[in-house]
Amino acid sequence: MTKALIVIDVQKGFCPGGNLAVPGGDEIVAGINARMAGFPHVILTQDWHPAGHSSFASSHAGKSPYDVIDMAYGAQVLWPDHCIQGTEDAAFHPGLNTNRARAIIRKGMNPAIDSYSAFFENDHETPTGLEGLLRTLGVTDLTMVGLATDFCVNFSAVDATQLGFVVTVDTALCRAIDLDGSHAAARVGMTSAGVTLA
Ligand code: VGL
Ligand code: ZN
Repeated sequence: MTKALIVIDVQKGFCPGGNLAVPGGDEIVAGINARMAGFPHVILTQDWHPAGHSSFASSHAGKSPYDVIDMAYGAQVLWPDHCIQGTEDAAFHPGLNTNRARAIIRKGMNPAIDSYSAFFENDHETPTGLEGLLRTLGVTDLTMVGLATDFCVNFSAVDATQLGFVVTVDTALCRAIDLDGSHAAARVGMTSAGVTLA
């Protein structure tokens, strides 16, 4: 059994003051740093969108943030412009210890497809490369923490269990966006997929 800590999207854009601020997003940073010591492998993900990304409401005439539209790959929530490549909003929270990170997986880079999961884009088939990295390292068990519980953590955790990893989400070190009950739905969905919520 080899463990990895997957730290999802602990970026300024998802913390108070950011463009897609998650309530309390900054409260988890110190606890995440403290957890790193228990893992031989630490991997960070970073939401990393080109300007004009198709997940931004501003890219769709007449649409507002949090509207839902149909994309070729299914329903897509439209977001405020956030985490644009190279901007301060996309930077990691300045308190996050990035020194232990073996790799940083960037996602959401395809202008036409959003990517909540650290493993696949929202078409559920275009890989990010994280699965291959983990398998090459011999990793079997994942602990996931970060932002946001109901979107990127949720999709990453469900994909990871479907790929055969043993997955625990440490919910004390996550915070949710919670759109229309999405937090409760994500907890049910993760549990029924076989994710352990700790
Ligand atoms: C996320 C919405 C849009 C997340 C990323 O990190 O949960 N949510 N992009
Ligand atoms: Zn995003």
